[in-house]
Amino acid sequence: MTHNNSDNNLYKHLLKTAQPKAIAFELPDEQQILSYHQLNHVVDQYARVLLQFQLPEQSRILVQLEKNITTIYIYLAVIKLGYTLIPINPSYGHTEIQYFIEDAEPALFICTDAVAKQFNQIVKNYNGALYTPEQPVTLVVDNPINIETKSVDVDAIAVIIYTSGTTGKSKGAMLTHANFIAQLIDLKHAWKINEQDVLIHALPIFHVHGLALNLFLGLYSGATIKLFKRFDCDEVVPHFQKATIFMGVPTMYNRLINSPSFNRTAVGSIRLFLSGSAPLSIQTFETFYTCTGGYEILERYGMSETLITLANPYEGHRRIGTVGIPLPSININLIDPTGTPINFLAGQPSNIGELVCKGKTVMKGYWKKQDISFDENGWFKTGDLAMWDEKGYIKIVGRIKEMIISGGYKVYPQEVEHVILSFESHHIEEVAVFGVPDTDLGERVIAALVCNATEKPNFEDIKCFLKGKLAGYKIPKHFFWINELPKNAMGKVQRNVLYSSYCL
Ligand code: MCA
Ligand code: AMP
Repeated sequence: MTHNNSDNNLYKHLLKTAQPKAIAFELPDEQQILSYHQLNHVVDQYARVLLQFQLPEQSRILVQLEKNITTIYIYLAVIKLGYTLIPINPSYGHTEIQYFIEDAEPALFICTDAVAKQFNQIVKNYNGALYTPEQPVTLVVDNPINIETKSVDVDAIAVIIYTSGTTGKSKGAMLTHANFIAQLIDLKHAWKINEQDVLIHALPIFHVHGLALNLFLGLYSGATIKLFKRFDCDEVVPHFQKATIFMGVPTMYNRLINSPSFNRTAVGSIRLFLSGSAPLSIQTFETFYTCTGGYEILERYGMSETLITLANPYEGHRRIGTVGIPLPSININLIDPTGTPINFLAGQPSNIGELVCKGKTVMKGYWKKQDISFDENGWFKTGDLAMWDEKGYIKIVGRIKEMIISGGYKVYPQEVEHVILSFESHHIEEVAVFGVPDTDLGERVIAALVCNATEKPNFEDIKCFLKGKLAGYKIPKHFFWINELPKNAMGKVQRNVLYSSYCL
């Protein structure tokens, strides 16, 4: 059932709690503050710019911009106008941009000047418009324009997040206005976020973590967001003195505990440290607890396709090494390889199964792709392996999907292998990309290469070749030669064998 109404629009929800004069953003780099009232007006000015393109309703708008307040205005203007926002990583290279344009077929691509200048060399067959917000729109406070929030259907797509998905190439997870609204209601309540809160924002804004949680949840709660371009311990930690919530990936916590000045005093007024996007090791949790004099990081779990689904309790007992229990809008199940549910039995840890979920925050589906990740009963299959612990909390214990998690970013081996093989193809015969443990990043990307020629290419040349084509985090940190790749009877590369021999 659809219901067309501007109250369905996520933007309305984002701005409904705050007092107009309350501070929406603090921008430490620019030493500026911005009230909710000003935020709405600048968003309207960007909305007016977008309207000049006269795009059809519900157009997809691909945005590849650096993290800053202007990018946030643009994101919000897109949503306010009922278009679909597709935010992508500004460090994506040519190969990646070409893919997103082809797959998303946006009506408008908003990018930096640098990308726009090379656009015709990078992208073939694009019929949409191009916009570069070189000159930030100046704030007109005296004579503001008001742009109506667009009415949308309950299940209209607000955002498409490209994610490695559970199999194959990057896919666009279609997230509806209703998905986000359900998530915001759950999390505001779970973590008791309100107008008094000040959130540190040091995450990228093109992923669910930095977008739906750190940004949308902050605004929806009427709180203040201290916006940083990136995470740098020395820059961010002093702001803990006047902030209440920090959201980070485990790598950020590793860096905090390794920073000599990080201690109980440095925690300042933070009341809640949240972690997600990658497994938080027990060691990181315990070291953080010790060096802060008793702060327990609250670990939660989610996916681009489902938003956040499980979390340790805010007030109850946080169980170390687990990702907690389902949020109110979500049902979860564990299933064995035959599809049979693995039930929780009080007092004993369960067998391991694939985590599946269903509920209000689960995406509508993948853009243009068959919904291969849903089973016949509509459960979304996460590709993560999990078990119930003896108290009924979920422990993530591994992955079925071949995905590496490096500093919270996801790397799909096949994508990197494909680009490596396009390097002077007569030189590199085979390649296998895999992840190995890393104390800072959790996992780091490694490549094993086969080349039988006597003169082998130089690893630095391969790295340079990859640099313009792939985002930096996907580029292997280490390469090595191997005579042949280990394969199973089906001819499939055994990454686990490579992993074991590399880690010995
Ligand atoms: C940067 N580099 C990396 C990574 N990040 N290499 C491997 N893994 C990484 N994660 C490389 C750059 O390409 C560059 O290489 C060099 O490191 C320095 O770059 P810089 O930007 O200075 O890196 P950094 O500041 O040290 O970044 C580390 C970081 C960052 C802060 C941990 O990776 C980060 O913000 N990660 C968060 C990812 C995230 O938000 N994931 C959420 C998705 P070179 O010098 O060679 O060019 S998951 C999600 O949304 C779900 C729903 C969930 O559950 O949350
Ligand atoms: P993404 O594809 O970027 O949305 O990332 C989703 C994936 O991140 C999940 O399928 C998990 O593999 C991983 N993930 C997120 N949170 C956690 C967590 N707390 N512990 C372990 N893995 C996590």
